[in-house]
Amino acid sequence: MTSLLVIIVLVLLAVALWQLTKIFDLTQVGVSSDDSQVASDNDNNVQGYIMFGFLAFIYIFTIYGLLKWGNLALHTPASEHGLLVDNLMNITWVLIFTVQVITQGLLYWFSFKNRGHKDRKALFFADSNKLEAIWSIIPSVVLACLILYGLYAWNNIMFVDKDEDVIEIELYAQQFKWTARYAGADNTLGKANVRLIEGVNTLGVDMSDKNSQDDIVVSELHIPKGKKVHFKMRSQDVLHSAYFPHFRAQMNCVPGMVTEFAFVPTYTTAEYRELPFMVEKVAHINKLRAEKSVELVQKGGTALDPYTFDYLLLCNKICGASHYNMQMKVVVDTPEDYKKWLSEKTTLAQDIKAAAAAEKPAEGTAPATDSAAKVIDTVKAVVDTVKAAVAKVAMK
Ligand SMILES: [Cu+2]
Repeated sequence: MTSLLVIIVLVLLAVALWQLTKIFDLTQVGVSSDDSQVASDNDNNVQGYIMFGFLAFIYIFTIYGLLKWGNLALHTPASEHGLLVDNLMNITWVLIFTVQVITQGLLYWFSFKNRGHKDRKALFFADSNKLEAIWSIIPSVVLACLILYGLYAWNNIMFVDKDEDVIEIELYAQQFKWTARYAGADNTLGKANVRLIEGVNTLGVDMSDKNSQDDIVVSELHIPKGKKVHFKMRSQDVLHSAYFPHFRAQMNCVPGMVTEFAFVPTYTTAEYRELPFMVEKVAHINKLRAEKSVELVQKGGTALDPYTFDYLLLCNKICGASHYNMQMKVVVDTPEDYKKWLSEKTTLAQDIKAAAAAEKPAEGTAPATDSAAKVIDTVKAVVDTVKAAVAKVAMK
């Protein structure tokens, strides 16, 4: 508190001093001809060169950033449409870079070339139709091409033919986890409603719907390589966003509606781990982890586990305190492994049955809680006897 008061006093003193100098300046009007507020040719030259310096800073920092952090960007896409998305992204980058380099260069060059000079006067003109046409038409054409290509890519990615053989999977988002539901043998997801959430039926699947009977609910997503997977997203609480960075896929999960996205994985997890860039990346991460582990062990902590690559499904909407940790492991299997994995899973109907059976005590065996209940009954009986005895004594 004292330091705050000292700061306030110092600020007020500075303001008072500044006001005093202003008053002093006013008393000097007409006495001296101080023109220090007007830029001299020397000032203008200095400003011009500083501008060039800033331009150089922008260019050098951009190049430095690209060299230093360029390798952190996502590499080879792991889905069929990923190449299209990356292509669109690269074209956009090239355009932005070219336009940025030219416009920034011109901006600073003209600022320098036409820097202030006491003999030079600014030219004023209200408008130029030719100039207006040039700077309106060129960006419009470039943007229209970019948007058209984007629309073409988007439609290509989002189109799922009704007759196409796809795997239907539901992704269910909630604060802060993902759950997946497979459509089962009929490849049709049963209906679901948030009001039907109960016990093990955490997704509110409508078990009266015949399509729900073979649905399988899991917490780790397995998908087969080379097969189109059609995801249907739902959210239980707030806006989430299903983001598969390696597959270049992202779609918002909105409470109260079903959104969708489909893609074809092109590398199994094992294959993606073997890609040279990934081998290099993982080796680099593990080198950093090993260095950190030495430090941790010296401080009495435990060493870090080595990192292995896995595809991830992340949430890309800030949906609450633990949003950063809302993720699900995604495994791309060979079609055979995928089939085997799925066949080992129990259906939700079976899970619900098992949960109901576990609730009912099996005949002939006393549940573990019985002994505790017996002890409580005995204690109650003793207390009652004592109470009755005390009452009798009191009556006498
Ligand atoms: Cu989220």
